[in-house]
Amino acid sequence: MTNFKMFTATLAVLASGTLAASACEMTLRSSDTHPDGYPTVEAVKYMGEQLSAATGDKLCVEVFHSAQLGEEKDTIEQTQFGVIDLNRVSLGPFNNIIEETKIPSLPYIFRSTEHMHNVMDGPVGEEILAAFEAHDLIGLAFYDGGSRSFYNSQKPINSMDDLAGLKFRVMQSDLFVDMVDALGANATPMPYGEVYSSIQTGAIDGAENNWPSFESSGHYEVAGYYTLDQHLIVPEVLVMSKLTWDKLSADDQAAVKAAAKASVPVMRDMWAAREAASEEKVRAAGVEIITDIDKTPFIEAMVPVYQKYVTTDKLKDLVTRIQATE
Ligand code: GTR
Repeated sequence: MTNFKMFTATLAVLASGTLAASACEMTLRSSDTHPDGYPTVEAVKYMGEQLSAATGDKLCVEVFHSAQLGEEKDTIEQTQFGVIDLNRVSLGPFNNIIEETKIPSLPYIFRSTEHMHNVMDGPVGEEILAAFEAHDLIGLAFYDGGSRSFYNSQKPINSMDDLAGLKFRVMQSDLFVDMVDALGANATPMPYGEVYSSIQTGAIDGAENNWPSFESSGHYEVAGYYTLDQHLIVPEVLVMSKLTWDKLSADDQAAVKAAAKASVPVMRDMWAAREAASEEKVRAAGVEIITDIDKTPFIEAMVPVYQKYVTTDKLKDLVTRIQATE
């Protein structure tokens, strides 16, 4: 689609959706690739309720879930242009645009979800949120994205050697292409919405994601082997278009930030519950889950990836500070 056609399509969806929330002075339209009920979608709805309450119904949020406004890479662009007001996206699709976002997207940079929380809730997280502004976006809050692991339709992956020759979809980020290459497999960047049919038709052998996405996308129906190598713990982010932000009063801007921050602990609880429920569903469907995997060779294989992407003093400093965080 050309940008013009894409924007026109988005505007048509947005126009059809605004009636429901027309009591508000300003309805902020928010995009999410996930279906209704998914923790990220529910977190932004919660954020909207907080915001409406704080502003006496002046500001409302309407969430367009299920990629109604498009795939992540396109919706990011539309948020930069102010066609979409709010967007909940993985940090991955920002990697090629905002260099700071590459650091928390590095494979095995976080030792655990708790480590990720400690980093993203602190000064490093604030610095990364601040980096969005130079790209016409306002970073509001980070959400959980679990840990991502490989799944495929061909065979159980018990070691790095088993990855050789397999073709995996990755998010549209050069970093993830290099990550998969360094592991000895082949990478194809593609939008999330194309993954199911691409596995089904054999265009790719698999992809990588967390439990809730593996389950809610239905990918587990076409990829029967899931290996918990947990190569990525990529935070997700809620951003606002700077064009929309600039239209708000200082008080309303503060209310937006506060509502976004308030949604974080709520999201984390919903995430933990959904992870467990998704795992149960996937296991019940008979997917073979490989948990006993030595991650050391995977971690060692990432040295050239770090060398390629952690290039400036600023980025090196971010890595050092993340590694030094408890
Ligand atoms: C999910 C993430 C989405 C999207 C998707 C993907 O885990 O929540 O924002 O990035 O992965 O792989 O494209």
